Amino acid sequence: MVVFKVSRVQTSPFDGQKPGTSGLRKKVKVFVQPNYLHNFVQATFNALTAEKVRGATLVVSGDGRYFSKDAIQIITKMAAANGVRRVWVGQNGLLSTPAVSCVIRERVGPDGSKATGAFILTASHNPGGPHEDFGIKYNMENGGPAPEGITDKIYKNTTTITEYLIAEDLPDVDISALGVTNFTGPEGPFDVEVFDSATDYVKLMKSIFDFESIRKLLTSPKFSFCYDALHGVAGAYAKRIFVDELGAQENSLLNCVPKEDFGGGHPDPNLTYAKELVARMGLGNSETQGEPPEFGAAADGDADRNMILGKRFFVTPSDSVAIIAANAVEAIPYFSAGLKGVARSMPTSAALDVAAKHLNLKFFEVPTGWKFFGNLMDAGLCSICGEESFGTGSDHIREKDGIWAVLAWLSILAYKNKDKLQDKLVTVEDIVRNHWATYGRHYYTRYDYENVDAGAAKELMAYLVKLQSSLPEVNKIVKGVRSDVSNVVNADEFEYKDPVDGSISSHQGIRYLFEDGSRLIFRLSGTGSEGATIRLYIEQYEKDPSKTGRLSHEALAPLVDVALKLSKMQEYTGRSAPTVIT
Ligand code: VG1
Ligand code: CO
Repeated sequence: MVVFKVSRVQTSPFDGQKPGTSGLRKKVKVFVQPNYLHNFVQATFNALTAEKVRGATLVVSGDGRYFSKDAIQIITKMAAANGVRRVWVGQNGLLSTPAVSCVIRERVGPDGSKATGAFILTASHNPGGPHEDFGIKYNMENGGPAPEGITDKIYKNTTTITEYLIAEDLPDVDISALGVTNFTGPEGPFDVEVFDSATDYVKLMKSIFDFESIRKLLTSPKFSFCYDALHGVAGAYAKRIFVDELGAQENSLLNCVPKEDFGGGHPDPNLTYAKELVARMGLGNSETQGEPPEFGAAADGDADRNMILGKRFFVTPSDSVAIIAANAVEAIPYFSAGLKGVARSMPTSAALDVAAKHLNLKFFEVPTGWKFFGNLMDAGLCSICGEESFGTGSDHIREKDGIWAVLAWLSILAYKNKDKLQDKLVTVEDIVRNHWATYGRHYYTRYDYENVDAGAAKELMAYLVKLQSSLPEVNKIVKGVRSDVSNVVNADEFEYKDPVDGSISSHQGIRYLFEDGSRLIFRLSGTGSEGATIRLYIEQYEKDPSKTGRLSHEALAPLVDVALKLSKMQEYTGRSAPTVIT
């Protein structure tokens, strides 16, 4: 058996190791600098209480992007040196973000051990490869992202760090082969276990959904299906779940081989980046070959996001979470006893609010980022939640879950078509249009201005905050642009008080709220790795069922006009158009 030594290595702080909306994300060339990753990992160990580190079981894996394999070896050696008892690694270092959350909560090791946390190696929807992004975040014992209290401590530690611990002579572990490797250090045994990336997750999904009814749908000649993993880690689950378990055709999987650089693409499931799927579904400008499938979905790099499409039809993520919530009790066995409550992030449309009111459910509005949902779920206050950014999930884990969302939609489709599969299919589009007819429609769009000069972005935000002090001034501008838009009745910066632990998160986005329920929201992204990204969220509520069928961009045109002029977007950023519209 190999006996390793612990070295203390002198180091000094790097600027800018502040975790953002979801961990630390930087260009690979930043992460590969000597000591850069080491500092962040040690700062994290130092921010955790001793019992979460010494003798603990830690999960270390991610979406398989470039630099992950090296990072896994480094973190393993540092874990050994910091007194961790064992490290669990998904085969080839692959675990989707939801699967990590599942493994922390559900997996029991051969000796009865359970994990108390995880390093997730991903920059999620950001591109990968030697010239692109890498990322790392820490998840806690409940399976959710570290709360701000911990990420603040981690950041503080990175600014004062002087040394880190590492077992330099620990040999690299072969993470392609399943099995346990045993080592001995100064304080006793240390093990690395490589396990199958999908087993625990598949088991959890089977306990939530009625796989038999989904299988009936997927194998019916009336139905057709397509799933695009964009070469992210979802590919490691898609074949097992959709093909092996549920009987989908193998050719219904697109880009399902995980790649270190996501095949050179942008692993972000939206209408801009999921080009192949969008074309196959008969959307966009591209020519479609043959009849599009009835259902299509895509995932991001770490498989926590989802995009849901029907034949020639796009489901906005804000509608998706509302529709799942409205149908969950009937269509998904896990929820059959009822929902505890629902929640959305602030910029997500109020479609969920309306459904919650009709269904008499507790409702919460939290800041952007999944870490805020975890407390509500741990306290038994929330069953289903979602974000406008293609994130949907439930209290089965503490991360958003891309494949879960697809299974939720397939369950709803299976339920609506129960006993009727011989007749005309109830489609994705039918389900959405029926939802609008019942609850009204929230027209919604998001404009992203990526890689804007950081100084200019800050100035624009400061200007918008200053403008809020005078609503008459705001309304003068609004009316000057479009007299047919209603009045701004409230404007503020969103602040959240966590109802469970009372912690306060300020400056979570600038809001302009209109008399008719419309909203304009401005935020700076916290997941980029260079410059700044401005996000502009535009929403308008239409209750009249005869007006819910308009084209979204036409319905929203007046508000878009107002938003751009109100914020002086072009003046501040020099951009005449956004980088991405979703
Ligand atoms: C974005 C989204 C946010 C999401 C976050 C992480 O954050 O807006 O809703 O939770 O990404 O998603 P920001 O700060 O850039 O707006 V993932 O799939 O990239 O981990
Ligand atoms: Co993601």
